[in-house]
This record gives sequence, C-alpha cells and structure tokens, in this order.
Amino acid sequence: MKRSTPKRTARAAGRRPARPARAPRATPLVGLIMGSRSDLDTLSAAREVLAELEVPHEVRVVSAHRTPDWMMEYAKSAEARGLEVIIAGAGGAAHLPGMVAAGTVLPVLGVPIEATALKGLDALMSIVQMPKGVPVGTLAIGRPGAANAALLAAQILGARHPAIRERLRRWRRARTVAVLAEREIG
Ligand code: RP5
Repeated sequence: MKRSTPKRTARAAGRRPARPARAPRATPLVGLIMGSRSDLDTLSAAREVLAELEVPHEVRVVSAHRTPDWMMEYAKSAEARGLEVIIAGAGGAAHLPGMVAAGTVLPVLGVPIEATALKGLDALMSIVQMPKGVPVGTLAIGRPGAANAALLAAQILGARHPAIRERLRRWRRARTVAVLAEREIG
C-alpha cells in the first residue's frame, strides 16, 4: 500500500502540493565585482574559495568606464546593503578598484586581471599605485591573486564572524596536512 505523503494528500484533495520551503539566502558579506564578464574566468578562483569557506557573496559586473553611474551606486549602497568587503577585479587601466574605494569606507581588495598585451602588469601598477588617502589592498595578478583576495576577505570578516574564522583555520590546516603527507620525494 502506498504511504500517504503531504504531496499525495494534497493531490487527493485536489490541491496543489505545497513547495518545500527554501532556506532564505544569507545577506552577502562580500561583493565580488569585475569590469567585464571576460574577467570571470580569473575571478572564479575567488568565487570558489568564498563558496568553500561558506562566505555569503554576490557577483556583479560593474564597469568603471562603461557604467560609471552604476559603479558609484554600487559603491555607495554597499555598506547599507550589508556588504563588509569588496573584491574588485579589472584589467588594462583598471580604475574600478580605486574608484569603488573612493565611494565607500569598506575595505576594497583589487585583483589585477591579465587582459591586455601587458599581461596584467598594467592593471597591477594601476591598482597598487593608489594615491595616499584612498587605499586598495592589491593582490597578485590573475587567479592566485583572486584566490588570495577571497582568503583575505575571509580573514577580514573573521574578526566579526567567528564561524568564518574557524572555517578558514580548518582550510589552512587541511593544506598543511596535505603538504606534510607528501613531503618525502626521494
Ligand atoms: C576592463 O577591460 C575589464 O576589467 C577587462 O579586464 C578589460 C577588457 O574588457 P572587455 O573588453 O573584455 O569587456 O575594463
């Protein structure tokens, strides 16, 4: 005999079965933004680390030179929306991280993207050379920099969110154990 489930009971009574309630999405703490969709390949390294550490985040395209008004709106509304750290990746002249930093007092971490003939060196120089007064924490060019930006964001968040700090501690410990397990080469 078939067991009655909420779905079957609802159908038998001619009602639509109620959808299982979805867990509400946590408010993003990190805004991961990029000057172009073409930056996503690189910045997915940050996205993966944020997901692994279960840091609620949002991912948006925000172009400094193509959508300047949207960029300022994003920067100015970030704090009120609950974001605590912004990771901004851009290539070429790469003014996005600095311009966003000018619009908020939240920490902004910049990731230089290898997007031009200068292979990311242009973006690195642009992002790291913020004039005194409006800092951008600048990471390495490309995917290693993107992954480190996510780790650094988690470290910043760790001061206020002990659960994130603990996940980060475990993440580090796992790397240590993995290296020690393979330390004998010959
Ligand atoms: C920058 O220009 C973006 O951050 C990207 O790295 C680069 C190229 O952008 P697309 O021409 O691919 O949109 O603004």
